[in-house]
Amino acid sequence: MKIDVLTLFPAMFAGPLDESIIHRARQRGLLDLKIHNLRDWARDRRRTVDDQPFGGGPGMLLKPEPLFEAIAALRREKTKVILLSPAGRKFSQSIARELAAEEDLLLVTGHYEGFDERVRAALADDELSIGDYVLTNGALPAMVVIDAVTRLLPGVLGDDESSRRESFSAGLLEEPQYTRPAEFRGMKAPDVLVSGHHAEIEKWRREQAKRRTRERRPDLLK
Ligand code: 4FV
Repeated sequence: MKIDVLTLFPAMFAGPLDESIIHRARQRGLLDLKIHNLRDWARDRRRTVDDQPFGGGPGMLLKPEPLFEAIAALRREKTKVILLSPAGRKFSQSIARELAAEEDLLLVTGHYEGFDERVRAALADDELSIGDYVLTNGALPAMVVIDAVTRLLPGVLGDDESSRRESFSAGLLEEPQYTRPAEFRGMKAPDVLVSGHHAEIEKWRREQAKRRTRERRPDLLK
């Protein structure tokens, strides 16, 4: 998969995407990730990317020109252009699976009070929000999307089994999990899990996942 990111803060991406699973996916060519500075498409001497909102009001907006030029330069035939903003549809595991099936994503991150509406209307194939709160810019949301999508790419996670049997994969929260020692400070791992009875274990896991989902996220059951 190819992912391009448009941002005013390229340096923010150094670190989180250079470690562990995402780093290995990039090294193995399973993910071709490139970070681009939007300011490189600002043509005036002061490389301006923002301006005041028409009609007044606080803050600044991202101007259309640099974004139109940058997206025109980076977009290819199969590219899906995705804006990150609080006004987008709520990002989820099912959307992550959807995007993992794409070949080519261009993530456009916001800043200031957001985008000139013509960017959204003319260029966006999709718009995603990572949650109902306001961040200083769209860099972290882009990294969240990159992480959640990359780990679903074939071959990225050790055994693809693990991404199949996790929270939200079956629309449920994950059941309680235990590892050695079977007893720790008087707290015992459930006998069924150390019993070796796979049918019993699967039954217990499903029951526990449903119970935890019912208690914590009944909305998921709807
Ligand atoms: C955001 C979110 C988010 C809003 C103003 C950047 C900020 C600034 N993006 N999910 N929540 N963006 O808060 O995606 O433009």
